[in-house]
Amino acid sequence: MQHFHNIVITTKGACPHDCPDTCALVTTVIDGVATKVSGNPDHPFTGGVLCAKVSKYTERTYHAERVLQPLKRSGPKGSGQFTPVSWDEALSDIASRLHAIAARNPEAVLPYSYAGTMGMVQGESMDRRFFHQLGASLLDRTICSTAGGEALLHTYGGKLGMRVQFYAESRLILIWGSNSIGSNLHFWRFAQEAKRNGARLICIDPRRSETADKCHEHLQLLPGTDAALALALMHELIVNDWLDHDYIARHTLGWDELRERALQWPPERAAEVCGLPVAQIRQLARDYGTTPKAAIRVNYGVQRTRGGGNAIRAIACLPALTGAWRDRAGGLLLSSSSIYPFKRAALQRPDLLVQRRPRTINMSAIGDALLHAGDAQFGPRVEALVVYNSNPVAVAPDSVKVAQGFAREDLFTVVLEHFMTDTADQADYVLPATTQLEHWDIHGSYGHSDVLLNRPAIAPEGQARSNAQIFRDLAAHMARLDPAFAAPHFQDDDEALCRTAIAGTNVDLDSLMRDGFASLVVPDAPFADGGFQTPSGKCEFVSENLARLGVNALPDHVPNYELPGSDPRYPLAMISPPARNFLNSTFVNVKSLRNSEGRPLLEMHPDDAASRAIADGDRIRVHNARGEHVCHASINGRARQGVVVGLGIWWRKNGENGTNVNELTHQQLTDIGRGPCFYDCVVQVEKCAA
Ligand SMILES: Nc1nc2c(c(=O)[nH]1)N[C@H]1C(S)=C(S)[C@@H](COP(=O)(O)OP(=O)(O)OC[C@H]3O[C@@H](n4cnc5c(=O)[nH]c(N)nc54)[C@H](O)[C@@H]3O)O[C@H]1N2
Ligand SMILES: Nc1nc2c(c(=O)[nH]1)N[C@H]1C(S)=C(S)[C@@H](COP(=O)(O)OP(=O)(O)OC[C@H]3O[C@@H](n4cnc5c(=O)[nH]c(N)nc54)[C@H](O)[C@@H]3O)O[C@H]1N2
Ligand code: SF4
Ligand SMILES: [Mo]
Repeated sequence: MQHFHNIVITTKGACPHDCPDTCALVTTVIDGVATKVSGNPDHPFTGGVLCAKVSKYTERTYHAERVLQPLKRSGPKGSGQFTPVSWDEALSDIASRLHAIAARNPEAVLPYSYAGTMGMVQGESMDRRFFHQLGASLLDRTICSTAGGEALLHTYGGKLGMRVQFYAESRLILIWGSNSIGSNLHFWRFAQEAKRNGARLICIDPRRSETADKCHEHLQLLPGTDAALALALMHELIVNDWLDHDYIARHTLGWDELRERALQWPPERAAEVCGLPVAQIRQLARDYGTTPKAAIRVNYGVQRTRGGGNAIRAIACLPALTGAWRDRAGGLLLSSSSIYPFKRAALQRPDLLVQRRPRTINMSAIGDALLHAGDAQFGPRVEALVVYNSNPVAVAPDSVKVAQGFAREDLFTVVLEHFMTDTADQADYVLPATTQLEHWDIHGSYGHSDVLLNRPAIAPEGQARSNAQIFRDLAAHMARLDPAFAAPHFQDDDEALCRTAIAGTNVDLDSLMRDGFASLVVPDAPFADGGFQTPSGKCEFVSENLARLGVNALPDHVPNYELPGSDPRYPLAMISPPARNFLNSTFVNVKSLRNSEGRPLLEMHPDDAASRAIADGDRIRVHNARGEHVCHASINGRARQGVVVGLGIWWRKNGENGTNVNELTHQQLTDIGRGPCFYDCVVQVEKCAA
């Protein structure tokens, strides 16, 4: 009898998602089929552990609803009627449409992408070369992190901070605006280790998150009041002299001004603004001021309100006041992504713009941008939109306007996707993209300091092509109309692009090829002896650059645009942070994960529910002047009084009335970084009639 042996291969890769952890993956492939994706046990940070979402990556990859061939719209916009077409037909039509629009004005073409994959190759390489050659509008990529990112830039000189593994040695950890168990699992492992060694964990979050449950203390402040809290902490550090005067004198700029500002914020004042007990603020200040190895893990949840940039700046000043930076187990981490030496210009080739300076469109106000008729100040009306690595119809604020914009019959929309998302539904062409199991890429991280290589584990499903290949192939079709697109830099393949990303850097290519990861050489304690990368070389409490931009030079509390109660019709503040089993709007269509999340919910405080005669599970209308979202009430003890929580980000088409929480959010921008204010929003809630 003959024995057939299965051919089993394992391939090393990287998690592509917008998550600070950037895990190292190992994919098991049996006879060409990926059967399992697990954490690489040899990568110390990953430690062989993945989150629930990416453990389900094969379910997503082999999903019956994957888009596996190019589709062309065959019915009215948004009708969901599409006909399969060949790649050749799709690409030559797209090339001629884009060429015709660009011939009138290339700025009428807008690429829209975000972090569906964080890879250097599939996220920001051939696509940029293509649009730079065309002279298309540039995209201000603000939807997630620019408020906090630019705040750090103007305080420390970049996205720099503590090394995550040293949180394990900390004695006190403030987990500030982060549901680490859901969104930063591998940091949480270090926090747990610290806790076992006796450290105190304090969570600062308007929601009683799963993480808050496991901390020693929870300060459940009102959204958008973090700067007030940080200023009150400074007040207490000053009046109790819990300061490192030597560190302040040598390594900071603007101490006298900051001192004067902070002294205006006694805990009583902050307590009023934050909706917290005075004693809790005092105790937090004492803990922070008197515990050596005090560390802050602040996350982007803090910077999604009007004053988000100022809030991050205020928080970022704290470890310079106490000198916590002197120890590697003290300091702060928001993001460490500035340490990566990737060759972005070589990948993206902004030089292809030559003399052209296209306008920049802010992705956080895409609704208004698509509805703009065009004028001298705005520039031309957007006529063509190419979307990849993003699902703006679901994730961008003020969806009523976003959906209206995408529904324009005169807008030519191309979407590169794995699935028929809310955005793909609105397309003229949908092009099938590969997943992380099917393409090459190279990754940095914003939560650790390793570079990861992603090798394809399986052949592309169906006719899927990688983003970089799609733009390469589109360039080849454009070359028939415009010879500039025939240049050799439009022919670099994905592996060559991986090499370009690290060519001439100190990334250890051998370990990257052998292990799938390579560690960067970075100091254990980045600011132990100053060394800030600001213009002054100091931690800038006062920033002249910000003053020049017309922003507060000194951190301040900037109240939300929408304060609960300022409009009596909308007495409740709404936040909409990430759901644990989704990654933004990715994985919403993976059945096992959707089952874990149930259905779109709004968490409410029992008193806010009772006064509206709402019971747990009731069908409710959440509404404000912008729109209405129908979902179900969840009275689970996680919401504080006056604040409701709509965990995101569901697909609109899963919503009972075809909406999600972004039906309620607005397009106004943060103080620093031009970011969205998802958590600066007021609503009213009512029970739906039976
Ligand atoms: N499971 C999962 N993981 C994710 C994501 C996901 O969707 N799901 N998204 C990824 C992305 S894109 C990002 S940017 C990262 C980081 O994403 P973050 O935005 O940092 O997400 P969270 O860790 O959930 O932290 C947000 C926390 O901030 C709280 N919060 C809301 N408003 C305020 C406020 O005004 N002040 C304070 N102090 N807290 C506030 C929320 O209640 C929530 O618990 O997470 C990534 N990881
Ligand atoms: N109300 C509210 N809204 C929010 C937030 C919030 O907290 N509350 N969070 C905001 C934040 S922090 C962020 S970062 C944004 C995230 O917004 P997005 O970056 O748009 O993230 P996703 O919703 O995950 O959509 C990514 C899409 O890219 C696709 N994709 C993945 N890999 C590839 C690939 O290789 N090729 C192609 N062509 N496609 C790929 C996925 O299938 C998915 O549909 O949402 C923001 N919106
Ligand atoms: S989403 Fe985050 S925690 Fe999950 S596998 Fe990816 S990097 Fe790791
Ligand atoms: Mo994000």
